[in-house]
Parts: sequence; structure tokens; C-alpha cells
Amino acid sequence: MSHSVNGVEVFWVTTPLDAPVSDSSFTIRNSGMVVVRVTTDSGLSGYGTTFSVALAEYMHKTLKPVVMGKDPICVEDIWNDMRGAVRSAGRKGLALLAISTLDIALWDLRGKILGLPIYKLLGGSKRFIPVYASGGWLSYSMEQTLEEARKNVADGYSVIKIKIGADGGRNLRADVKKVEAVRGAVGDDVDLIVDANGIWDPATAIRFAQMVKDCNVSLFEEPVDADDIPGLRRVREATSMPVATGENEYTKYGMRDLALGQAVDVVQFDITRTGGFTEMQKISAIAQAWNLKLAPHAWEFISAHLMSVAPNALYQEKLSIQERIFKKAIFDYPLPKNGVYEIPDKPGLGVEFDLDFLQKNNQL
Ligand code: SMN
Ligand code: MG
Repeated sequence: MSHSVNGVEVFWVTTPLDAPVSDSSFTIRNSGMVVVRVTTDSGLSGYGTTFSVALAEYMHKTLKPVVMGKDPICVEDIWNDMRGAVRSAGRKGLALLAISTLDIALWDLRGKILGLPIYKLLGGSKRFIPVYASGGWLSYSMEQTLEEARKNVADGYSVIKIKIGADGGRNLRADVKKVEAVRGAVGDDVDLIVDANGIWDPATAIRFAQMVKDCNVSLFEEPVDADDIPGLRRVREATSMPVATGENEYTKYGMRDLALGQAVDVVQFDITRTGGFTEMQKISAIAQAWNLKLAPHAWEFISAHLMSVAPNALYQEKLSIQERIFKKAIFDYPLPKNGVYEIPDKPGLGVEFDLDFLQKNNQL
């Protein structure tokens, strides 16, 4: 039986958080996502997701015409055609979010057509993927921070992440106090990741690293701006902490530049931004060749499939604020348990989106 794409729909759904959460440069008020549904003339639907609603226009005008009529099995060809279509205005940023979302939906369809979960299509066998608990927002009080950290550990997480870069990166003492207090609260057996979201210059980041050198931080994430690859290299060379970046980086070319820059130990590409499964396979392969670990950003139910097959898989992020919308938009969302995401043994992504919810709550 042949299958060809006959529709692309875009939904934007959000639900408010109990209170806004902040990192060093950004405040988030809602748990939300963009969902793209790709349908075929054979009656199938594939789903992809990403962050920014601003991509809808681009999706409809530029990329939908590229995928219409195509066989969803042919993801590699379609990816290259999509990249061709955005070449002049979208090598990074929104266009790549749109490509990623469509690519994920096509892989979901591919799995449904072939009757296999994506991790098996990729050649994997592992279904249990270690995830870490990501929270520790700068908007929390110290009490909330410690309560959440202790709860994460009680829930079975052995790796947790907290935000640093207080007061726009101008309050290192507060950051140091926070790291020391969290380390004290969770004990020595928990891996602690700190995320500065790119707020510092290299000298400040190095100073901070010196100040917390006794806290056994296992990963220093985005100490400097995502575009400051030489600065990241400086931080990496000056500290004993492994350094991570990648959630704001795009495609295999971004991976190449991080590797050539010798700037990083762990790469955190976001599958919904950087090019979907098709491109993430290449990113993972380049990272393998440079002996770098993979710890993808957010969207555990998507990246877990790639982590199943990546020999350099470290752990997958579970971003606390996403849980609320996942539980609303996806039937029986398979929440990680004891720090592990169990990939459902079902075709495609293995999760079923609630189309009725998407249609009734679409803000587009
Ligand atoms: C992050 C970035 C954007 C939205 C939420 C969280 C963060 C992370 O940097 O690492 O998850
Ligand atoms: Mg981050």
C-alpha cells in the first residue's frame, strides 16, 4: 500500500503554570507546545512538536508545499528538500524548528506505516532511558528549591538540574549559596547539573566554577552565550567541570563547530529544534566520533528513541514545566518513573495525541 501526505495542521496549546518560572534571562508563564499533525491519504496521522508558535506561517507557506504528496517513508529526501526550501532565510532558528517538527511527524508516520516504534526503526533495542529532573528555577525561594530537590531524589532521580545566574548574572554569592545548599540537601550520591543559560562572560563563569569547586558539580551548562564557542572553550579549559551546551544550536553544522572548537564535553541538542530524527542521527554520529556524550534537551518522549540507539547517550532531560501540557495533550502520558523513561512498545513515537483537545484548545 502506498501512502502520501495530504495534510499539515498546526496547533498551539498552552496551560498556565501555578506561578511563572525564571532562568537567568527568561521567564516562562505557561506550559505549552506547538503540535503539528501530518496526515496521509491512507488515513494515518503523525505528530511532531516544538516550542515557538511563530513558525506557523512559515510552516504553511514554505514547508507544507514541500511535504504534500510525498511518501513519509522517504524522510532523508524530504529533509533535504525542506532544507533547500528554507536555504536563504532559515539556516537556523524558526525554519529549523518547523523542519524538525515535520521530520518528527514523518518519523511517527513511518513507524505507523511499518508497524514499528521509532527506536527500532533506528536499529535500537533499549526501552529504558535514564532521565534527569530539571527544575531549580531562579524564581524559587531557597525553601522551594530545596524542597523540589529533595522530592526529585525521593522520586528516584539520581541526577538533578538547577538554574544559576541570579539577578541577571550579577549575584555569584547567591548562586554559590544555592549550589552549596542543594548539594547539602541531596547528599553526595546525586549528580548535580547547573545551568547558567548563557548569562556570563568566560571570566565570570570561571570565577563561579572556582567558587563551587568543592560541590562536585557534574555538568556546567551554557556558562556563556550559545554563540560564544571560543569563550566556552576557555571555560572548559580553565575548570575541572565537564561543560555542556547545544540546546540553542542547530544541525550537524552546529555540532561540527562545537567539536572543532573543542568547546564542550556533553552536547544537549533539542530534537525539536535542531532538525528532528533525521538530523539528530548525524549529530549523534559526529559527537560519537569526537567522544562526546549526548544529553538531549526536553521532550523525553521524542528523544528517548534516539537515546535508545546512541552509544554515547548520557541521560535525557525531563523538563519539569512540560509535564502539565504533556498530560493534557497526550493520552495516558508515560511519565518517567524512578528516573527512567520507558519507551512504549507501540508504533512511531508510541504516544497518542488527543486530537479533540488540540482542536478545542488551539490558540492559532
Ligand atoms: C530551558 C530552556 C528553555 C525553556 C525551558 C528550559 C533550559 C533547559 O535551559 O536546559 O531545560
Ligand atoms: Mg538549559
